[in-house]
Order: sequence, then structure tokens, then C-alpha cells
Amino acid sequence: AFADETKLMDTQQYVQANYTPPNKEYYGLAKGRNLILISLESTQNFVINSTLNGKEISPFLNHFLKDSFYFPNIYHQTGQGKTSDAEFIVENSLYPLNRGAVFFTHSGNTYASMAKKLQTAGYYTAAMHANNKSFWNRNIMYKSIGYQKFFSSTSYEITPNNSVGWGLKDIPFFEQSANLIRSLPNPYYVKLITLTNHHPFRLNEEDNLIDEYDSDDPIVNRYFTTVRYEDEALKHFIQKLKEENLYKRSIIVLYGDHHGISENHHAAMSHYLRKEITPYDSFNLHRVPFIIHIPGITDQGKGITFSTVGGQIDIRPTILHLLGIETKEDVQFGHDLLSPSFKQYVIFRDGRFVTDQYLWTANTCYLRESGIAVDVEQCKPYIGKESKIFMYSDKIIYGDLLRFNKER
Ligand code: GP9
Ligand code: MN
Repeated sequence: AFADETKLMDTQQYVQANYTPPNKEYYGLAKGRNLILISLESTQNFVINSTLNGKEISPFLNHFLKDSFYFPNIYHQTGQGKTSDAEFIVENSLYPLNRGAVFFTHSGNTYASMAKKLQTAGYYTAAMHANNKSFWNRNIMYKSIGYQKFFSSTSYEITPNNSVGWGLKDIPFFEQSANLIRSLPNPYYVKLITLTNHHPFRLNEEDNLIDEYDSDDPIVNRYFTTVRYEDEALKHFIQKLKEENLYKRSIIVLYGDHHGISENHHAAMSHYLRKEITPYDSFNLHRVPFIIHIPGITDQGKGITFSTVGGQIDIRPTILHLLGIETKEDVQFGHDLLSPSFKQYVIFRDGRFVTDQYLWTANTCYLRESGIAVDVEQCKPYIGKESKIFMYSDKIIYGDLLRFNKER
């Protein structure tokens, strides 16, 4: 155990040396508010402010962005654990494993999650997802993460009529969730996970708000329609929050969990984007929307779009700082995206990385903004630097090191 404690201290030293202090302008901006966090199934950033046959794919979000802090350059960092990996990253600001789903492999660990921190700060914590509670081992892992209540499929009224594909459709899901949220003690942190925009992207005819795309790839063709439906569900939800008086005292945060269109569908994507998909484009398709909406502060057109290059790993510190909760002592690998000293450097297991200037993939060094390939030398200072960071993060998980954390 002594050796393990030393390992934790090593990691703490590394993490603290890289600590990024919050921005005074934003720190505590949403202090004491209810946190409503929404995981958007398979939602990629390319649909934002884009059209299909002249129609917006995400008209509600496009409008909502103008009333929010919006980050268009956030990359998902999930692996085989998909949605659950995204949940893991967002809660812990640790990297998921390069194989398997940490929700299955390390569900018994001690974690210093965002949920636990908020609970310590007096929040009631809950998760809402209309799927079987044991999917992704959530019923076990959620206890370690520290949600006080998990509203799974048994908390929802699910009928053949209000379901499609994987289960309860997003509109009734949000509708019923708002009613459940009403009963939560204040302040609360609630996480909601959408489902309708899930592969293979099936919808009932009456929920089709936009025509399918017409390539010879039905997955890509349908993807636009389920994204459009999810967008409509979000519009209803915000409306419902307003009606139920749950809106004003909240901070609403949305993130895409991972890509929905894999590399196997690049032919159709190339058709849609009207360009050849190079390794550079393929990498950039891993961007997911990250949106922070603070009623009374970012609304009425007072939103800001931040071009900051970051990852899902940065979501935890960014949210906590907005809530006025310190993370200085935390063992976390992400940084507050709003901090003036934020370093733009996002890493991936296969050695790819992206910085404000460069994007490294397929042994090619691209200029991030233009996609022009430059001399490999320019990327050299960063190449291979990621392995040490993953090693520190993995050690925490494999050694269950946070059980030694005095902070708890
Ligand atoms: C299932 C939902 C989808 O509960 O989270 O999971 P995914 O296949 O995207 O990981
Ligand atoms: Mn998912």
C-alpha cells in the first residue's frame, strides 16, 4: 500500500505542476445553480450550423448557441466504452482505458467524481437515462461515481407508442424527466442521456422533421433525421424547463458523447461534404459540440463562441469552476477551457494529437486551421509526449489510487 501511495503522490505532483487556475471573469458565474448536464448521443459537431437540402439540421441548437458559451473545437476521447467512456471522462477528468470499458473493468474503484464533489458542496446528484439500469454496468458504476439516485427505464413510462429503436424517444424522455427533476431537492446536479440519435438511426414516420439524405448509404442518410429529431427534443425540454420554473436557477451543459458516423461511412460523408475526406478531415470529424447555457448571463444574444481546442477531458474543471468550486487539489487531467493559461493540446491513444496550431495524424503534420500538410519537424516537439500522460491516468485506474486520496 505504501508503494501505491507513492504512485499517487507522483501523479499528484504531475497534475499539480500542470494546474490551470480559473479565469476570474468566469469563476463562480453559475454559483449555487442547479446543474443540468445532457449527453447527446452520437452528436458530432459538423451538423451544427449546417444544412441538408437547404434545411438546418439543428435549428434549435444553432439558435441556442448564440445564447451560450459554445466550443466548436472539442474532440471526443472515448474508446470501446462509447457513451460510458464519455460519462467517465466528464465525471472524473481521467482518460478511459485503451481497451474495454472502464465502467465494466473498474466499477469498484474509488473515484473523485464531479458528482461527489458537488455532493460535498451540498448538491443532490442524480442520473436519468431510459435504458435498462445494467446497460454499461451503470447500476454498479453509478454507485462509485456517486449519483444518489439513478432514474433508469423503470422510472419512465415506456410504451410501444413512445419508443423507437433503442427505447423511449427523446421527446417523451425529456418530458418525463422534467417531471422527475421537479421532485429533486435543490440544488441538484442531474445528468440526462439521450438515446434516439443512436445507430442505426431509426425514426417513426411522424418524427421525421427533415428529409433523409440521398446517398447510397442508409446510415448516413438517416443520421441527419435523428439529429434533427434530437434537436427538436432539446427545444421542447428547454421550453418545459421554462414552464416548470426550473430554467432560471440552472446552468445547462450539453456535450456530444462520440461520433455517430464511423470511418466506414466516409464515402457518403465525402459526398455530403463535397470533398475528399483526408486523414485531417477524418480527425476533425471527431469534434463534438460542447455548449454551456447560463440563463440571465449568456442568453439574449450574450453567448460567446470560443475557438479553444480541447477535449472532453476538460469538461469537469470547466463546469466546476463556473460553479465556483475549486479543483486545485484534484487529480484530474483536463483543464478549465475558460482559463487564460489553458494549453491547447488534445491527445489520443494512437498517438494522434491536436494543438491550436497543429494536427498530427497518419504520420502527417497538418496546420490545424487550413489542413495544409507541413514538415513533420513542426509537430516533433509534441510527438510521443502523450504516453506519459496516459500512463499517469492509467495508473490511477489500474491501482485504484484515489482510495488513498486524503481529500476525500
Ligand atoms: C445506451 C446508450 C448508448 O444506454 O448509452 O450507448 P452507446 O452504444 O452509444 O455506448
Ligand atoms: Mn453513445
